[in-house]
Amino acid sequence: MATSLKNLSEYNDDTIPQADNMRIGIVVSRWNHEITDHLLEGAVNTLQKFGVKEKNMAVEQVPGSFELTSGARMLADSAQFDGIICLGCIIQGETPHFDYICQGVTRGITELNLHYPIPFVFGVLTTATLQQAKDRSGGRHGNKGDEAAVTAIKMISLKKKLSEHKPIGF
Ligand code: DLZ
Repeated sequence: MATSLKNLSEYNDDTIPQADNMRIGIVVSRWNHEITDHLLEGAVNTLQKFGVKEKNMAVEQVPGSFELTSGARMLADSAQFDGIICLGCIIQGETPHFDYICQGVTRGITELNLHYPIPFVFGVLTTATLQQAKDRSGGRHGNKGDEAAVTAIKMISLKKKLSEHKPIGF
């Protein structure tokens, strides 16, 4: 199906692990908050749908996407979370240094994933236009916040499974 017709955030409920005991931190950028507010709403609703308790969630705001890396690291250093979701929106048409911010946050979140024992999820929209961002934050292409929540649950579950030392194999 062409991307122009597709909900990019679709998932099968049956494939999502139970998340009742998961503790998840969310760091969200205020820049383009008319978009990131919807990403946050999607992420929180999806986490709750799969059992994450309100008392096991924390939301912290940072000024822009460039600060997501340091915000996420601060949450991780508090040792209170099993995983961290990073939400932001960078719009090329309105951002002369789009490439630098995208590269900075992409590299930053990758580095966190390599150096910390918990997953950090990249829930950052990098679009050419505001309309494309709207389409992906609760519009016709779904909500990247939902996707980020599902990804966090899956990655935390993978870590839990491997740390339980169950026999490997299919
Ligand atoms: C400065 C800036 C610009 C021009 N555009 C965006 C954007 O589209 N999305 C976003 O999340 N942040 C933007 N920022 C802010 C930077 O991420 C950062 O907050 C500042 O450069 C201060 O470090």
